[in-house]
Amino acid sequence: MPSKSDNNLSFNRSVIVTSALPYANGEIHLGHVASTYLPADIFTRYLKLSGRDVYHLCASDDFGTPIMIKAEAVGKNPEDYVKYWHDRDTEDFKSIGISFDLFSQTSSSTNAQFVQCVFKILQKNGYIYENDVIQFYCETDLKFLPDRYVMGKCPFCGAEDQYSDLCEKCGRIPDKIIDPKCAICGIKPVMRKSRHYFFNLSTFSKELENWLNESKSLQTDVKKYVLHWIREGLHDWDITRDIPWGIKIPTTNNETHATDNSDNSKMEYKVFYGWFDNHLCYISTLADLLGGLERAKSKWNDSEIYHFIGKDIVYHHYLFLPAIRMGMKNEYKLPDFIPTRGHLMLENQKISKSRNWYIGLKDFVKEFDRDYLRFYIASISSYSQDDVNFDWDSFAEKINNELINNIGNFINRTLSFCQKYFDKIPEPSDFDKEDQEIIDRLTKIGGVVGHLLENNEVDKALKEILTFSSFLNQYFQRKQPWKDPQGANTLLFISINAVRSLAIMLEPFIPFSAEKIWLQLGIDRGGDGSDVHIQKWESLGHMCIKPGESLGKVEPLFKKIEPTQIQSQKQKLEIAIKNAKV
Ligand code: B3M
Ligand code: ZN
Repeated sequence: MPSKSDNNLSFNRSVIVTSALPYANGEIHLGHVASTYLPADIFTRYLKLSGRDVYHLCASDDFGTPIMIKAEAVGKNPEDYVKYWHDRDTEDFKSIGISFDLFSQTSSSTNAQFVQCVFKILQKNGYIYENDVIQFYCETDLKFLPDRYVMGKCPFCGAEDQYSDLCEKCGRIPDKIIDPKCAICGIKPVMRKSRHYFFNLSTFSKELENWLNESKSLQTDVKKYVLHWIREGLHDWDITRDIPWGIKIPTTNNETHATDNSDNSKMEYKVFYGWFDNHLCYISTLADLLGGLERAKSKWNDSEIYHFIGKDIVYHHYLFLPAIRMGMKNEYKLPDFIPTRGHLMLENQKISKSRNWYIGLKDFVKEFDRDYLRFYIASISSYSQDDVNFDWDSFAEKINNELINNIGNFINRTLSFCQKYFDKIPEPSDFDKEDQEIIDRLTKIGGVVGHLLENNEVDKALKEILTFSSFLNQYFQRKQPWKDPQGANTLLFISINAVRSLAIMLEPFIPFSAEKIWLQLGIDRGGDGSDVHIQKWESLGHMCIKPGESLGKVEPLFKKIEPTQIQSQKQKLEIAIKNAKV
C-alpha cells in the first residue's frame, strides 16, 4: 500500500466510498445523516464532479437478533420485514439526495456466498477455532440470549444498564457483563452450553498496531484510543449466534460437533454474527455493481478505500474489519481512510429514539427544503469525532443569513438584474481593477474548496464558499448597477459567470438548488452530455458563459424560515418526549 504524507488522493486512482450500513429496523434520522451519509455523499459528489472514477456503496444491515425479534413482534417474517425497511431507507436517502451507486442488502445472495467463502479462507488460514460457550439462556422466553438481549454492568468502565455487545459509555465491547439480566423479561438468565466458532482477533494485535502506527491517513485522535485498546489486550470474537436469522455457517467435512447429540451444538442451527457479515457487504455490494467478485477484487485493490462511519463503530472498523482482511492475507486491501465523526446532539441532548428525542428524515423534509438540512449539517460537520449539535435557532439563523441572505441573494440579484435590463448575457467592456480581482478569485476558489473537500473538511469548504459569495455581494454593491443599468454589462457578465461557479461548488452540498441554478442560467443538464464540461469542477475558474446566451426563468431560489416554524418544531419535540414510553 502506498504510504502518504498528505490526505491528497492520487488523481488517477479510482475511489470506493462506503457508508456504514443502516440496520433494517427503523428510520434514518438526522444523527445518521450527520455522522455518515451526508459527509460521504458530499465527498462522492465532489469527486464525481472532478471527473474521478468513484463509487459510493451502502446496504441495509439485515441480520441480527433485534431485527428478528422486531419482525416477530409485528407478525412478519424477517425477509419481508427487512425488505420493508430497505425500501423505506432507499426512499429516505433519495429524498435528501444521498445517492449511492448501489444500495444493497447484507441478506443478498452475493453477500451470503461471499461471507461463507471468507469464513472458509479464514478457517484454512488457521484463524478460526471452535469452543464451547456457556451462554445465557432465558428460561422464561425459552431462547438463547445473544448479546443484545443481555444487559448489565460494563466490566471495563462500570457503567450500569449496558448491552453486552456495546458499552455506550466507553465504546468497548464487554465480553463478560456483570449482573446480567434478560433484556426481554428482566429475569436473570441461566447458563447453557453451545458450540461456537471464534475469530482469532488477538493474533493480529501486532499487525494491527503496525498498520495503525504506519498509516498517515487515519485520524490521529481515533488511532490513539484504538492503540490503547490493543495495548489493553484484544479478545477473540465469537462469530456464531444461536438464532435462525442470519447467514448460515457452512458445514465442513471435519466437523466433529455436528455429530454431537445436543441440538445446541449443531452448526446448522447457527448463523454468523451480524458483525462478521455486514462489513463484508462493502465488498459484495461492489461485486453486485460490477458484475462479479473477480472484477470487484481487482477494482477494490486498485482503488483508494474510504469507510465513512460514526464513532460508535470504531472498534469494528479499526480492529475487526482490518483483522479479517489481514486474515485473508490481504486478498482485499485495507482501508486507506476511515472518516470517523462524532454524534449529533439535538438541542444539546443525546439523540434517543426510545425517548422520542430525534428528528426523522421524513418529518423534516415535509416541513423544510431538503437542501436546508444538507446545508446546515454540512456547516457544522467537522472532520473529527467531536459531537456536534443540531439547534433549531441556529438552523434558522444559518439558513436565513448565510444560505439565503448571502448566497441566494447574490444569485438572485445577479440573474434578475440581468433579465430585467438585458435580453441576453451582455458583452463585457474592459475589466477594471475590481473586476480583475473577482476574476482572480474565481480562478483560485475551485482549488481551495476542492482541496478542503478532498480532505473531508466539509464545514471549512462551505465556509470558503460563503466568504467568496459575500465578496461577490460586496462587488455587486460597490458597482451600484442600479445607477446606470446599461453600463453594468461587465459586472453582470462576470457575476453571471460567478453564479455558474457557485452552482458547481454548491452541487455537492445542495444538489437540488444547484439544479435550479442551472435551469435559471439557461443550462439544461439534459442527459446528452453536451453541457457536461461547463458543469465540471475543472471548468469553474473560467468564464464559460458567453455574451449572447439567454437565461432561463429567474425566480428566488429559497424561502426564509419563519420564527413560527421553528417554534412549532421545538414544541413538537417537547410533546414527543413527554409521550415517550420510557
Ligand atoms: N449496522 C449500524 C451501527 O452500528 C451498523 C453499521 C454496520 S457497518 C458495517 O451504527
Ligand atoms: Zn463500559
